[in-house]
Amino acid sequence: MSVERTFKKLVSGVILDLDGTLLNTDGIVSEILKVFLVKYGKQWDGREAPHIVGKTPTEAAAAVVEDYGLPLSRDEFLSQFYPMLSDQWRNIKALPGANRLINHLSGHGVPMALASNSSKSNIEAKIFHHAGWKESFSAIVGGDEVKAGKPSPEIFLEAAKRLNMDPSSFLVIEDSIPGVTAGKDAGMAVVAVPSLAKQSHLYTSADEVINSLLDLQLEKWGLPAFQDRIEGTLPLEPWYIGGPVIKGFGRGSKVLGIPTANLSPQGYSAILSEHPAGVYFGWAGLSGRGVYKMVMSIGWNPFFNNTEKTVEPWLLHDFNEDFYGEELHLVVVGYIRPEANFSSLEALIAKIHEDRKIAERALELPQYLKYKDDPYLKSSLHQQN
Ligand code: ADP
Ligand code: RBF
Ligand code: MG
Repeated sequence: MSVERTFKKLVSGVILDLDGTLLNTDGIVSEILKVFLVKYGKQWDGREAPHIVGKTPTEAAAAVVEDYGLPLSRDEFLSQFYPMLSDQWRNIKALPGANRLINHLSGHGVPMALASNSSKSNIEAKIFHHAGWKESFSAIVGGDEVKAGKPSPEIFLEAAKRLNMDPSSFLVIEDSIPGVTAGKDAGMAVVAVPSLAKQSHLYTSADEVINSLLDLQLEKWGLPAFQDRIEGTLPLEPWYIGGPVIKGFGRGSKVLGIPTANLSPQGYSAILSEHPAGVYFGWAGLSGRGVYKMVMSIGWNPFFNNTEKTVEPWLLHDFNEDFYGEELHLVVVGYIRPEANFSSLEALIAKIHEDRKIAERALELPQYLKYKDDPYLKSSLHQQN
């Protein structure tokens, strides 16, 4: 019996994919596709998503034309769609954890390359809007610089060559299945960060599948560990979400003994899609009542197998009554853990109570406590009268 098998391969360099791994390109693609399809009398419904993630631009174009039965050739589609898309590149957001990862690795002098099926000029145009990215990569390899894009390993092998390092000394981080295949065929370690919901089980050849870049543990690969978690939490650039409290599935209090105030999905689908499923915490302002600590879950609640992504804050206060319809404003200041599945209800409940303790304690730290005074939390109190 060899124990070595349980050890992960150690690496000294990192090769990153761009679209879907560092950048939320899919979000912009679907926004533009919505507008585009209307011109052809079609309605966007996301059916193309599984066919375009990780594909070359021409493959993706062919998939859209076929999926929606557009009266266009692949090239006609591309020549109309691409200008609309490139016009929006400055609006593509970095995915959560992308800036943290790039700054950390470049700060530690870890050799880094960017390898994407996009053309080199498109890669440069996209990253131009993100301060510090271009300088962090010792090599940038585009799909137009090799004979075949991913799933061929060529892009990754070319990146290794340009860094003058052996392919086996790299960790590849990828969101797509063709990208994972390419990385493995290049002889590299591969961590998958699937960009499509509920697809993790398909990434069988990856060495590890994580929920988001926020969960990456670099020390597993022999790279310098992140040092920015405090008392079990990861500080985030605060983000804001609010609206009237609506009825949820009616099982929070009844089944778990943990009430969660569900927010109306109206108007927050974009912000929700930006944030990985998981447990977060921060402050909650309830119109006319006050400001409270909160710990919340974002996701599909795998234990209950929901089909819609929800935001469900548990306000850490005894109300002794419902507050449906009341205006709830949240400032989310930190991240605790990825969404998980549990083998029993008791295990889920125990974990949520552990999350509560972590959030309760962390919110006393000055860097989180200061957001208790954020005007957004009280902004709807004034509107009351
Ligand atoms: P639902 O499935 O409708 O969200 P829950 O059983 O999860 O039902 O209960 C949530 C409701 O309970 C909230 O919408 C709110 O009106 C009320 N509530 C009472 N106390 C709390 C609390 N501390 N945190 C969140 N919601 C609470
Ligand atoms: N549901 C899960 O299936 N997995 C989780 O990891 C999970 N974590 C949660 C963490 C917190 C802090 C809260 C408040 C809820 C969490 N839930 C999780 C959601 C729980 O399933 C949900 O509140 C119920 O489905 C009630 O709607
Ligand atoms: Mg609820």
